[in-house]
Amino acid sequence: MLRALVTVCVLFAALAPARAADKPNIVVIVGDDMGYADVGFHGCKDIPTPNLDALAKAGTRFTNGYVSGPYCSPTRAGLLTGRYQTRFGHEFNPAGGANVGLPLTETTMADRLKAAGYATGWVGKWHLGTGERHPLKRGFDSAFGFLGGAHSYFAEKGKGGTILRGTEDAKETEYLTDAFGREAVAFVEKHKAKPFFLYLAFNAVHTPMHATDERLKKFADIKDNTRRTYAAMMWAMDEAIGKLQAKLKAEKLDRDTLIVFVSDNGGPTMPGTTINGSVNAPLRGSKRTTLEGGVRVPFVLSWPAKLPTGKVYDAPVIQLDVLPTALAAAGVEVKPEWKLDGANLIPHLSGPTRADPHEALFWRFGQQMAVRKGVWKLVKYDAVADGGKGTAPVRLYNLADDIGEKTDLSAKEPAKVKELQAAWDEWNKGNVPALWGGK
Ligand SMILES: [Ca+2]
Repeated sequence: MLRALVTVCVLFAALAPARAADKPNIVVIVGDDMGYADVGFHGCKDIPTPNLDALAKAGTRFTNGYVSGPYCSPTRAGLLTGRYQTRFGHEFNPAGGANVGLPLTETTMADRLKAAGYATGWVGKWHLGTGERHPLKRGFDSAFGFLGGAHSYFAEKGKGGTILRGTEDAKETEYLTDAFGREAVAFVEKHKAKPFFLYLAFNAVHTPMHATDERLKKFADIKDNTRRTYAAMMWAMDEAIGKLQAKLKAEKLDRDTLIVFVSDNGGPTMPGTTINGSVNAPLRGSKRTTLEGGVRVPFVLSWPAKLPTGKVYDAPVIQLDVLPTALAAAGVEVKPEWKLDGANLIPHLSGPTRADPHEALFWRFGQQMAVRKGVWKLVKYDAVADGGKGTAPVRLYNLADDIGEKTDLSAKEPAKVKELQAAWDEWNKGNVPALWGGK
């Protein structure tokens, strides 16, 4: 009897990969250094983002959507592995060098989806290392973009040789965000007949502040020069996303493609960050802090064929959830030994699961830390956010009525401080020392 059952199970397992038609395409789009306030679906008035807004309408927008760090490379490491990056020492931006970047011990979303029969492609900014850590070595069949953390948007301003197609100079001449949009559309065209995974990681709207004259003219009424350029760069990214959406629709793939959009960290608004004109209001803090302004970001997920449209989801979620959600959509069973920290969001978004995806969320970034549990947040943040130096003392906020983290309740609620600190300490036992330095 047992043997018969095992045989049946093995047969089903063997049949599973052949059912490729059931697998949705997966597109993960990342924005860079965006302000929490700077999308139409968060009420932004001076920068229209019609295509991002359409994506939110076609799916779910997360009002408590987080990333696992306040810096570019660590959150991209968390996104592609589904694990807190502090589990494997990827706590800070890699400073360069041959052996620095996403540790080779880690398995990426591209590795896992490739094993499930997906065509895999990366377009954009990598920032997870070079050499053995090049995207082509980390599960991607095709690669187009640059390997570092920031890049000129114009060829004449120093782009030669560093925009790669595979490992060769792409000799790119287009404005970089337009080029990434073009390559995303071309990837869909090439792989439309089978399930594909596209990781489209923009460097927009990260510095340098480069925009085309045509788009700058569109925002002539914005007086602040940095904000105007930021608006034009955001518009370019939104246009590129619109072209990708139009291509998916033209190929009748739009309903059965799971699309995620998330910014890699909050807007850089304080001294010591590469300020780009972003706005994080009503959040306090900036990129580089574990305050909400550093880690709560624009975040949407859409899969019209299977998930509700026009949904607003308020329970805390994190970009680590993207990988297990994508794997569930692709029919890949998650194994305990993968030690994923993210949660599959599908049952939470479609019902029947009413519970929150996470009991708590955690952050560690050098001396800074944070833990979010229910409405409560305990945080030790970069004191530059308060005009000071070093790290501020640990503070407690009730985010339900204090989203701007203004009123410290640590003296009033010592038991809550103790509870959250204990939860963070326990979580931190599962982390390792940073593999390289940072601030
Ligand atoms: Ca960033």
